[in-house]
Amino acid sequence: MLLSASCSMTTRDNIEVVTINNSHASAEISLFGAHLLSFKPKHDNRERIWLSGEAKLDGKTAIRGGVPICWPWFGDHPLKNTAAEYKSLPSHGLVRTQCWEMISCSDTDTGTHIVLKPKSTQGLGFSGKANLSFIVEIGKQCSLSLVTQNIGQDTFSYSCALHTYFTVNNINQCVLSGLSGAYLDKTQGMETFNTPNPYRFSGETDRVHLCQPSQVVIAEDNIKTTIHSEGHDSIVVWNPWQVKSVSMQDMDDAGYKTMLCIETASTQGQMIAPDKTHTLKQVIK
Ligand code: TA6
Repeated sequence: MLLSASCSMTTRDNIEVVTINNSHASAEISLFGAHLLSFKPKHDNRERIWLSGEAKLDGKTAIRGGVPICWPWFGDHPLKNTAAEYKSLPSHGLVRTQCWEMISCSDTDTGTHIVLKPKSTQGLGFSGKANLSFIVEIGKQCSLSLVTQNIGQDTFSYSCALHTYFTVNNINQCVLSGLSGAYLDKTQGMETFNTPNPYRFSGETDRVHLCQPSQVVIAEDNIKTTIHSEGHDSIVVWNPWQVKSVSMQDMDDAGYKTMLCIETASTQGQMIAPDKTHTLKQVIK
């Protein structure tokens, strides 16, 4: 694949990383998992993406941090505990531990445009016939589009998420805005609660908000990270906090203090008819 002038390819540990540097921003994408590792706009030179200092870049283990692509299921496979054959299925689907192929790479006035595709969209746990592509546009903003096309004869249902880890200075200072209504709390057996206002963080947070805001903002004093979403039926908010951070080998013990996952997601079961397409999009500003 011919790289555009704004791109170069490097190897880090055991993964290939595309480094993008244009007049608007710099960024890094691992071909393993089509996993965005960094996005830094040049107007403020502030890194938006959090990557664990303990992340394994061995080309086998899901990378801790960045933007994991969850597809064609989110979280544990829905049948994981009902059938022995599904017990060993990985969380968050089949494609975040695949090596993706770069299909196109071009420079435009608004930035660098890259399209990636996984080697396969087939596997135990998903019976659909799908074309999947991931479109990344690195400009003043970072636009991520996960496009699923049904190329089979039968309608299929799937779920997906752009599981973005955002970097923050201090989670205790963060205020989240843009969410409202009911959320399912994974720390409380998926019981339903109401979105707090103001939305602050003081402990493990693992919530599926059932609203579809076009914009969510992480504010910390005068620093704001704006997250625009399309094609979602929910927004997932996750911070593992201290005990979980210590328990995860690929997470710095104090990593929870400087990260917050805001995930543009379709978690409630997205149906796609033959020949139809669904796009899940997150734009980071
Ligand atoms: O998105 C939140 C979540 O589903 C949490 O429950 C936690 O499991 C997190 O994803 C990380 O999942 P992972 O498989 O990457 O360790």
